[in-house]
Amino acid sequence: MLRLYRARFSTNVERVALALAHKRLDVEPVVISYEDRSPVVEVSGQPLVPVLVDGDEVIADSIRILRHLEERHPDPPLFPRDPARRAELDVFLEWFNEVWKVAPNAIEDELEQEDPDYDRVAAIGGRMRDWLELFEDLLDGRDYLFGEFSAADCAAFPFLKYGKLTDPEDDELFHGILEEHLRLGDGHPRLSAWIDRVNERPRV
Ligand SMILES: N[C@@H](CCC(=O)N[C@@H](CS)C(=O)NCC(=O)O)C(=O)O
Repeated sequence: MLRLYRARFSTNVERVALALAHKRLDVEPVVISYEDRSPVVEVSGQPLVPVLVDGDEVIADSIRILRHLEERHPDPPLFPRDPARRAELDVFLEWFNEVWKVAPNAIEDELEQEDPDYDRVAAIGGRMRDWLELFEDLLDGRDYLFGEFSAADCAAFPFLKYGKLTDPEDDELFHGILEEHLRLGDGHPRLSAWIDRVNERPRV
């Protein structure tokens, strides 16, 4: 049995929840609140969710968990088998985590300052809006970011969904930043349809 440490509204947990459901794997959930991370720290030595326990292996970090699931449960796949296609997906995952995600994180850091620099917030927000065109183009002629449903969709959806999906109970600042700077109008029909399409998929 797999055990998943999770928290409500966690974007990184949703990545794994989409992947597990795609692979038709069941998990025993351990739901934590951010006020008490002791169960997560105890099991993994670090405070962030998601953490997956698979037998005697403990894996923290959503993308590492996706790779672990692919290795242990290759079917149905989340990563292409062809090395060139797989490398393209690896490049996307690294870009999304190390470049794209840095922007909303930087806005959050700025807004938490005593005297936020709103020009900087607007400039970073502008980059986030420009990047929406990339997602729109990735979806030209296909239903998912890299063709078939893949780790790219699992990684990006929980963040990009804030362009059109909101939950009145979700009051996290980071999610509010995503809502504000990703809000989709009529200009991104493919991205908008992709959000609906992925949102219909199951999660564990
Ligand atoms: N690189 C990690 C990041 C994990 C992470 O930041 N998790 C968030 C939830 S989405 C968390 O535990 N946040 C607790 C906090 O920062 O208070 C991953 O991809 O899993």
